Amino acid sequence: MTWEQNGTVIASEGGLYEIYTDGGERIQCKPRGRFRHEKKKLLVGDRVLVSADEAGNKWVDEILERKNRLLRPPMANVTHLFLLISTALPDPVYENADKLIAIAEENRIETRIVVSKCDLSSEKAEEIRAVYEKAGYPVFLFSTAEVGGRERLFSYIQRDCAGGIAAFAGASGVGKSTLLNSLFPALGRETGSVSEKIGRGKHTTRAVNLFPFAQLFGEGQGFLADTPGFSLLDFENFDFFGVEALPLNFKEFAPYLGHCRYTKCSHRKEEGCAVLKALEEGKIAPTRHKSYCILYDQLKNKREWGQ
Ligand SMILES: Nc1nc2c(ncn2[C@@H]2O[C@H](COP(=O)(O)OP(=O)(O)O)[C@@H](O)[C@H]2O)c(=O)[nH]1
Ligand SMILES: [Mg+2]
Ligand SMILES: [Zn+2]
Repeated sequence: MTWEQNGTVIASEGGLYEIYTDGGERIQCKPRGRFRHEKKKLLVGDRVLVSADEAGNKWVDEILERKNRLLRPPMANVTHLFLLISTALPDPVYENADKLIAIAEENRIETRIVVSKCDLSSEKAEEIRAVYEKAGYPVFLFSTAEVGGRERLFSYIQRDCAGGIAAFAGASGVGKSTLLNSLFPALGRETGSVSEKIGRGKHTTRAVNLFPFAQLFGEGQGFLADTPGFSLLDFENFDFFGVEALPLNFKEFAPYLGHCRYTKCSHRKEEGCAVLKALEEGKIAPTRHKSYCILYDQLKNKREWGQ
């Protein structure tokens, strides 16, 4: 062995992996043959140990412990999720946003909300902002019509996500590609209306790539995940936590859990429920509680019908 280094998998293609070493070098590696026998599959985002042999071949020797793992898109170790919710076109669907946030919480991913297309409705923008600030999430307002939002996000990502992996998510058409192009013009993403995309075949998915902060910001540690064409954290992961974990994944419920009259309180309609009391007192946003009830039913039904 001539050298050994730690790095991060930033792309994969045809059994070959591109690793960005902690020293800031890009190298192409193959996984050791034993990975196949052990049924271990490398994921973009994986932290790995790589080495070069005397013949100059570069190998991934080990996958370091994963913080989390997402099914679709397949990737590991996402630390920050920027969830876009547009004021209109499409209108916000709170239960979908809250489902994604709950999945992120379960996977120990920090969520930040970006209210997009603020130029279309400032009232809606304030409504969305109020809901998520009350829940304790940082909220950013963005519109292509105003440059300040771009500047604030740019420096926030560089600082907030240092050393991690940031990803953008949101429904089709909310403006993910537009925002990312505005932040990082070099990425050159395709944007367009939903109907245009359907015309082009919007179901074609592309592999995930990570862009090092050094490339995006000129300095710093960390990565931005490029997940075009589909929303991050496909809902499949949702099946993996049971209904008992749901209240824990609505983080603003935390101060009230354990204070209900009944230990098995579902926080939907029980007498003496501390969560419902907080809702009545305006400490929890009604849309968040409504999403909770919808998700509760979905998870409960799944359970009862047996997998
Ligand atoms: N009015 C307005 N339209 C926007 C804004 N951002 C994006 N759009 C438009 O919304 C459409 C969808 O944007 P796109 O970035 O492709 O959405 P994606 O599917 O989330 O990647 C495009 O026609 C954009 O021009 C914005 O801030 N304001
Ligand atoms: Mg897009
Ligand atoms: Zn309760």
